[in-house]
Formats: sequence, structure tokens, C-alpha cells
Amino acid sequence: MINDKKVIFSGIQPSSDSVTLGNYLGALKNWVTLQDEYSCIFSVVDMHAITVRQEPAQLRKNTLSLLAQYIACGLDAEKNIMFIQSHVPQHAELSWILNCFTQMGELNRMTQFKDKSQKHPENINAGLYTYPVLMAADILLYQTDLVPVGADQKQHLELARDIAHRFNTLYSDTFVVPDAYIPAKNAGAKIMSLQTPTAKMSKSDPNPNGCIFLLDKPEDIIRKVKRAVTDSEAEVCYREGKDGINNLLTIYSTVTGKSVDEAVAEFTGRGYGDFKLAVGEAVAEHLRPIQERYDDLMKNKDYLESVYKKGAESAFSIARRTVTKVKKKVGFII
Ligand code: ATP
Ligand code: LTN
Repeated sequence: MINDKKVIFSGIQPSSDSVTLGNYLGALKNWVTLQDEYSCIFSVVDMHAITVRQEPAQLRKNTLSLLAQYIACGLDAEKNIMFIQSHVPQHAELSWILNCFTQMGELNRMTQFKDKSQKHPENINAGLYTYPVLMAADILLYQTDLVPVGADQKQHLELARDIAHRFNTLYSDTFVVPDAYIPAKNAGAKIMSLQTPTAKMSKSDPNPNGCIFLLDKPEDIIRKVKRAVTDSEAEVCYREGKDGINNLLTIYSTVTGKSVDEAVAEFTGRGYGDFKLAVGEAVAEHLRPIQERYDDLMKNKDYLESVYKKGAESAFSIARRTVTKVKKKVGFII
């Protein structure tokens, strides 16, 4: 607890120049609703991003851009700690120690590792393998109570809990055991690709039509939704097997604030063409003010720099306390 408030930690990788609608609906949009009630720490996790090869100049740009996207989505730099992961060395430090408390068998089970190894067979590096341990370090450094993430991160969260519990049992209470905070199934927990609605929408999807980016132009958003893969029926309803339509209904309901049932009622007797246009327009309309704020922020690099510098200082002082405690417990001379 910081100031009697529970602690929230979350992060997104700067692995592309814009976050996706999945990142926004599964994570960012929910973070915004938590910032008054909790002590929130949001990181741009650049150390995670290099588990996949990145072009250095582009990574630098993406990192600053992602911080601007956090703020544009409504995160307040006065209320939250916002920082760049590599600016706080304790992430790497704790990660090493926790590596020694994590079993290979546990890491072998991680589905994200299996997926990413398949996608990048030429670069299955050790960082990709121990990615969940660095993520556990991120979370445990700040004595985090709750971790708001999309449903795809549930397995990593469970591992972080297991590592925390193991360490606490071997030594004595050291880490808060964090809970996942995942949106309900139809509330954006897992937004699917528009082109392959059985796979999650992902920043690194090679097919740009599968993915709506937060910074996409309105006409591109509308075009991508028009081309979204659906089914050969003509009924707008939420039903098992209708992956494409289910996904569009989830998107529509989360950006308009209507329930899925209300959305279904609105489109009864209307064709997929009408429905897709309404979804595309609703998304474009929802993102418009965010994009305007983003453009303004990117004109003010000094401000962005002041945010991440202040953020790193605050994060550092919390992280240092935890690492000192951990080092003492494992027997290092301090
Ligand atoms: P990459 O493609 O580089 O692996 P990603 O798009 O999967 O990236 P991350 O940076 O790994 O995004 O994830 C950031 C946050 O967004 C996490 O909380 C994650 O759960 C959430 N998220 C990512 N994709 C989706 C999705 N399709 N639906 C809901 N939430 C998502
Ligand atoms: N692995 C996460 C990103 C991430 C994260 C974290 C999320 C890295 N460290 C700590 C929550 C808490 C992902 O979404 N792929």
C-alpha cells in the first residue's frame, strides 16, 4: 500500500508505433478508470520489447510515442507514476534473482513463448524464454496488489503469483502476492484480429488489416472494419462460432458503452454492411479526441521528458527498497 491506497502496476511494450484497439480496450481504457482509487504505476516496458528484434531509432521513437499514447488516453501524469522500464535498473536486478526461483518446466508451459517462438523461429532467444520472469519482477518490485491486463496475460500473472509465494515461503514475507484484474469476457478482455477472429489482435500482426491501431485515420478504421472476416449468415447476434461478429459486437459495445444485448437489438433485421459501418464509425469517433491529444503531446517533447524523468525517480525509490530487502534475504552482503 502507498498512502493507504492499493497499488496497481501495468505495462505495454513499445513494439510498434501505435497501440492496438486490443491494447486500448483490454488494458489502457481500464487503467484510466482506476487512477483515482489506486496508487497506479504504468511503465513503458522497453526491456520486454527487445525480446523481439527492434530497430534502435524506431524503438526510441516508439517508446516516447507510447508514453504520449498513455497520456492521450487519459492517464494523468500528476496522479500516476509513469516511467520507462529501462530507466529503473532494479527491474533487471530483481529479474536475475527471480530467475533462480523459477523452474524451466514452468516457463516451458507459457503459451506466449510458444506462439512467439513459432512467429520468430530465427530468434528464439533466452530473453523471450524468461520474459515472464522480468514481468514478475516488474510487478513484485512495487508490492503490487492488482495488475490490470488483457486475458492473454493471465498465465504470466499466475506465474508471478507462484514465484512470489515461493519466495515468501522459502524466506519470510517479502512480496505482496498480486491479483490479476481482467475485464469481463465481453468487455474487451480479448479483442480478436479482424482477419483471423480466432487469434488475438496483436501489434506485431504482419497483416495490417487485422488490426486497428489507436492512431489509424478514420477512413482506415472504417475500411478495415468493412473488410473484417465474418460468416455467411446474415444475423447480427452473439453466438458461439460467430467469432467475427462476436468480436465486432464486443468492440461496438465497449466503445459506445452499450451492452451487447442492446447492440444486438439495434441491428436486428439489418445487414452486416450496415452493422460494420456503424462499428467503424463508432470506433473512429471514440478515438478522435485521443488522437487530437496525442498530436498535441508529440509537439511537446520537453513535457514528455519531464514526465518520464519524474516517473523514474519515484519508481526507483520504491524499487530500491524491495531489492535491498530481497538481497538481504538471499544472503548478499549489502
Ligand atoms: P506484441 O504484438 O508486441 O506481442 P501485444 O499487442 O500483444 O504486443 P502487449 O504490449 O504485449 O501487446 O500487451 C499490452 C497489454 O494489452 C496487455 O495488458 C495485454 O493483455 C493487452 N492486450 C494485448 N492484446 C490484446 C487484445 N487483443 N485484447 C485485449 N487485450 C489485449
Ligand atoms: N507482458 C505484458 C506486458 C508487461 C506487463 C508487465 C503487464 C510487461 N510487464 C507487468 C503487466 C504488468 C504483455 O502485455 N505482453
